[in-house]
Amino acid sequence: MTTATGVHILVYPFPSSGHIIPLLDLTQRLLIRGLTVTILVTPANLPLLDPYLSTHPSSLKQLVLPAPGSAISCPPQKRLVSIIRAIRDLHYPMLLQWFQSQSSPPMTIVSDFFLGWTRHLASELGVPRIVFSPSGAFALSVGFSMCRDPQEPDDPEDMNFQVSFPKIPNSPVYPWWQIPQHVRCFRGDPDREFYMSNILDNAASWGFLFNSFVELERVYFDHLKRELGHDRVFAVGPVLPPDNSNLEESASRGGVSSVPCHEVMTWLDARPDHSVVYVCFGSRVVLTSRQMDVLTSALESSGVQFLLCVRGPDEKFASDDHGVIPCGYEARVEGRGFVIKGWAPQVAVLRHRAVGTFLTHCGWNSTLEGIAAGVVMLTWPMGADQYTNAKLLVDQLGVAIRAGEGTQNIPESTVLARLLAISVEGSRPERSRANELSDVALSAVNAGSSVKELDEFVKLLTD
Ligand code: AWU
Repeated sequence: MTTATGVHILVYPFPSSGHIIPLLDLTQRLLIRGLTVTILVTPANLPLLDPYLSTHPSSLKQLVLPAPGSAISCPPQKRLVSIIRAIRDLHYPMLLQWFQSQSSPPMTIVSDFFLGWTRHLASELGVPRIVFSPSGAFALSVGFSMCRDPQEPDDPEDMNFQVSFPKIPNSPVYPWWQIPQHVRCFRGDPDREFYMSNILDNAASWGFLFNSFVELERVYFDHLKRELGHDRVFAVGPVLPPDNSNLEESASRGGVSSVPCHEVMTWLDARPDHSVVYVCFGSRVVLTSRQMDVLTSALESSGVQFLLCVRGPDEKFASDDHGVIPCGYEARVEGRGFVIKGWAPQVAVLRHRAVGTFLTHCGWNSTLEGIAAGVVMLTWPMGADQYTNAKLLVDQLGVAIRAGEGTQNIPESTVLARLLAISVEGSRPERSRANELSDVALSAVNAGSSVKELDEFVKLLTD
């Protein structure tokens, strides 16, 4: 057990699985480097701290602040900004008071990129604020650019208006419908100033910690450093449970598996190497009826072995269209398909030798986990930064095959079935590239570039 160095920092995740999971993994790495950490969570996320509190009883402390009311009354495109604003209004005064009540308060705030307002809190307290980005440098470059040089069609309903970013390497271009909903709606909307100020507060903060690795996004890290005017940008990922972590640890990462992990592993153990397609769309996506019908039909007719994880409808937003597993489906695919309704032990599944393909929405954590596992990915981005992540995987890295795009490009089930079948072929060019990139990712976090960058970051904090 490393003794704490006395350097005390506040770690403040945005209370959503895809944001809190990687920041907890990063916190583990900060703790083993001797830092003392207070981590701020809302009550619902407190159980996620258990594994870390038990292994770092003296250097990890928890600060539990209430969660704001739900954004149920907001239209979907305004929910994110409504939550960000509610968290700020509730937590800012509480945090200020907490800091002032501490005999040895944190000397630094590390907070999620959706908490840009913490830059003002940090400034009021006279401490630096570091941005934690659970998304990659490519996606953040696009996000910054959207705020600094906003583009919009004359008619906001013109979904095929092309948005281009010539200053960003590889000059990505997007149809208007791929721009995140919460950004599209802001043209002329009062929420726009708030969302943009959050992004610009990140740009004005002391530095960045990215869940990414230099070898994956070098051109984008270089681009960001030029745009920010400094090089306090540290690529420290992929932050994952160590390769040698016990199954229990990776199986409970982010939540309890809806099916006992040993049952999932036993099912996979009975299948040949790289023969199984794992399908999961992250912690937030709920498939529409059409998407679910196409997906289940393609999996059934493709003939592949598959492990399908789908989320049930979010009772808060039950009114939204959501697809369900067809009646009798599980019986029909018995022996070839395994369906998990709820939460899968994703990292443990991806690490299993039987899994050869990952059909993913390209959330950044899933993207990194697929890269680290060396599997072929089929991309079906649904929103947020996922279209950018899919461009990186398919067009730049060549480790993935485009399958679908949101609800705008839902593939024919026969086309998806064929993609599923070819994706598990051993000779796929994407597979050899995926294996090479996996080696690079794992060496980055095993004494490579990401370890050096995190050591450099900690040295700057503790000098
Ligand atoms: P992931 O980033 O893959 O997806 P979301 O949950 O959608 O998170 C941002 O987080 C992304 O860049 C955004 O695009 C947005 C969001 N998991 C699991 O273990 N079991 C499950 O059944 C489902 C998920 C884990 C998975 C991953 C995380 C999901 C940063 O997508 O292993 O670590 O939950 O994050």
